[in-house]
Amino acid sequence: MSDLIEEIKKNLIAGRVDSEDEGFDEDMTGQPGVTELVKQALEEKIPASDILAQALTPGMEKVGRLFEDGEYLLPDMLASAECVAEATEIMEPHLAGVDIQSRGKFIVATVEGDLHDIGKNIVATILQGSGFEVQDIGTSVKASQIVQAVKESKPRFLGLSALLTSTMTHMGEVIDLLKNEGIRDQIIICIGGAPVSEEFAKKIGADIYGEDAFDAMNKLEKLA
Ligand code: B12
Repeated sequence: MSDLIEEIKKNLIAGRVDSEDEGFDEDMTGQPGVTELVKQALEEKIPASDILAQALTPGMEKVGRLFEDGEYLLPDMLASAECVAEATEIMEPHLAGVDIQSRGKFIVATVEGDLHDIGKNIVATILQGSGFEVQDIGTSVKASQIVQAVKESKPRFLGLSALLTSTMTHMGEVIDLLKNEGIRDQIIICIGGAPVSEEFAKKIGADIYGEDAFDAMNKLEKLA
């Protein structure tokens, strides 16, 4: 793995958005942070998909484990989350599909009560990059609002994200509501997020479970 990829991951874990940030353990002020390193990596022609898969995703997973072990507190996680958000924004044009022809419209939302959006944003970016026409309708979106968006935009695909065991139940609610409206069969529903699984997808009647953005992309591309 390239040194730059390692550096991006290290700085993401340290929550350093740019060179003005100190970092947690040692004062790293003045050294390049995630945004500068990502720009440098892109200039050096490191593919944006590698930055995403080898630095941002595993970096954020590590932050998750540190939080679970009690080593990180909420502000630490937020600092790392901001790094991912800024990096994704810089990388977006580089992830844009070369093939302009759309693979179909994909609406994505994080379900009601859930504010986690890092995973959803990564999925949105990756799918957009592989030619889907992505409409991101945000976080904590009520089932009724999601159904409304489906009625208005008539997408081919609907992606739902949940990171909390207390909010994943809303995914089933969305599917039930779509059935009640008689439009369930018109769309392919793909779910994801740390607490959900293949088994849960089957249970609530979703079509696809995406373990991560690339898994979802591979499965969706077969249908597009
Ligand atoms: C970052 C984070 C936060 C940040 C979120 C910032 C943001 N803008 O998203 C902040 C600090 C705000 C936060 C808040 C909270 N959090 Co939090 N958070 C996390 C953490 C550490 C990482 C999540 C993350 O971004 N992972 C990195 C991304 C890349 O991974 P991902 O989200 O899993 O997404 C990938 C896949 O799951 C999949 N995927 C995701 N969505 C979708 C959708 C589709 C369609 C597809 C196909 C795939 C897919 O693809 C993604 C990319 O590969 C997790 C721990 C963990 N291990 O997951 C806890 C965690 C999810 N949080 C937790 C908790 C408890 C909370 C709070 C309740 C804490 C509190 N006391 O306030 C609040 C809830 C706020 C709310 N109402 O939503 C718990 C949930 C426990 C549970 N079982 O329900 C966890 C598991 C931590 C823990 N062990 O306690 N959190």
